[in-house]
Amino acid sequence: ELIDPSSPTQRVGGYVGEQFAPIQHERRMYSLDDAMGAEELDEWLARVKEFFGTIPELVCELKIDGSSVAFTYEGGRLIRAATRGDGTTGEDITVNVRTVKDVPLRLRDGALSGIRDADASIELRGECYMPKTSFEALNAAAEANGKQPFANPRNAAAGSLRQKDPQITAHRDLSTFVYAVGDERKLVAETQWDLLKWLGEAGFHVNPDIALVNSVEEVHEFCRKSLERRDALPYDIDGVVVKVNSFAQQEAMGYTARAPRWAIAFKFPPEEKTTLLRDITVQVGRTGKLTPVAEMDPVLVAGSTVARATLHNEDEVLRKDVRVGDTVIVRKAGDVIPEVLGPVFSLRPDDAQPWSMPKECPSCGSPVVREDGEADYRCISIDCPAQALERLLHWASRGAMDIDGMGEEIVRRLVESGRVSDVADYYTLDEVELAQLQIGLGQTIAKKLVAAIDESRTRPFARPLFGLGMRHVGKTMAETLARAFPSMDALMAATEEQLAAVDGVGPKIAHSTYLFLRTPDNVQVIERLAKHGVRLADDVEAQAADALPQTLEGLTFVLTGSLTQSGMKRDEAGAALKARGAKRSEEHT
Ligand code: 0OW
Repeated sequence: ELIDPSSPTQRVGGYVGEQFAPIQHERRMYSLDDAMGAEELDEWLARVKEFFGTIPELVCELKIDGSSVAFTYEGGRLIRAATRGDGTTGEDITVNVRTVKDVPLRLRDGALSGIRDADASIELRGECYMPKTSFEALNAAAEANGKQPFANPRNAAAGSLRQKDPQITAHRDLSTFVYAVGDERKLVAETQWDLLKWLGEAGFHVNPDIALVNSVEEVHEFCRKSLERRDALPYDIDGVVVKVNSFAQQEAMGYTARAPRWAIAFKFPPEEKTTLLRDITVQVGRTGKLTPVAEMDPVLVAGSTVARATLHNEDEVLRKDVRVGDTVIVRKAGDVIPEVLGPVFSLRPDDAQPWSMPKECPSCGSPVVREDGEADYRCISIDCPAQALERLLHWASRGAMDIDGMGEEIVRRLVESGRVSDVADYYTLDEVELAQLQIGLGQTIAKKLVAAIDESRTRPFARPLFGLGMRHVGKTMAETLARAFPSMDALMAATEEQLAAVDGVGPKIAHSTYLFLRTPDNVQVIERLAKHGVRLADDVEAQAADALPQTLEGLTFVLTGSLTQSGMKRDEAGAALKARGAKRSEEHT
């Protein structure tokens, strides 16, 4: 009974009540309208000047790039802290906020004297932030432990405040700057400037970089100086907040649905830096897409180090005309994604050559294809190591060969063991060898897996056709092709014209299919599939024999709901309809 919840000993742990329970803010927590640059700042200043007939007293504050917090004190003690959330409902982070050292657990004696009876409640607003040095240290530790680092100090602060364990929050070195008081603010001051003074005297951490001005020039001067000092500050700022100083004048201007009319956030332009473009490498994605990547000398941009940036595709590289050896301008769009804006032409080396996409896949050496109308180049080799995992998963998936139990974890281990690199390898596995692969597959699982692989050898031809993952050949297109060419031999013998002549198959799909079936790597995999007993053909005779009268020819069906009365699953019903000549279209949800 002697424990005083406001005692410094009670900062960590304490009553872990409803962590993150929703909290309704008594007064909504507004956000700020942004001025992206000096012109928009001048537009706002002009609106204020027009409203009052002159430029009133304004307060300039740094815009701390942290996470907004509402603090509620009752009887001078911190009883609640909440995130801003959507402005109306936030999350209860009281227990975590109590661990933030510069948040007073109790107001200084006398702070409320003369303005509120002692047990009155007062709500404050502020920004909780993580100093840059703490952010760098936290990310270094995260990377050392193979954990995902935070993108920037703002995310790190928000993430630290939402930790389940307050002990973790306590070690994140968070800090705050308080800048506003709720409804009761008129009781403590008439202006923002005096309010900030009162907050400091009451024991809160108030940012020292503030200015009381009454001219446009002074506002611009404050913004310029703040931008200049940005890198030297121990915390991230993303701009300057300019507020009408007098509370009476603030009320006169009022609010929009989203933000006060009497305040504006002047956002700094994204920070740009220059560095050397050492190389342009090409990454092969899981679906074979080739992406050019800028490899640069590491450079500190907007609080974190940038050494690589995507260049999206060949057109982008040519449009920006960046060349290996260039000094390039880098920035972080939205403060997170590194972006190469372009070269500094005056620094271009004489021997810098225009870049173009390599003609072979850097991962497997197969030819790369850029289809007309497409921005991307793709490697179409079926056994390209970079695409191996994706192709192996697709082949085993439910809509394709439906190999029970062949999920991502097992496929990944098979690839890492080096034993499986393309879909034909599945059909060379036996359970003894699988169990010996030391990839954590016991005898039982190995046995079941081989049985599932065996069971998949005789799927209808449309399934392996879909499973091969040809561009533009999805489940339906595979069925269309399989109906027209009921075996792999027939399909491979077809000319591009014959393919294009099939109802529903256009020249583009005919071309990509024709090309795919003539790529040596693909032919080799298809031959090995056949050699290991995968039936790449439909038994047309058997089909003809049990072909049903095509009574539903020309009709299209959409199946919805669970079809319980029919005793069939949706896929079975779909097959039964198709077997009678019906078309099935995807559900229009
Ligand atoms: N991030 C800041 C900051 C500030 C409030 C008052 C009414 C609406 C905005 O440093 N110095 N002053 C205010 O004033 N807001 C700030 O941050 C806001 C909170 C929510 C969105 C912005 O981050």
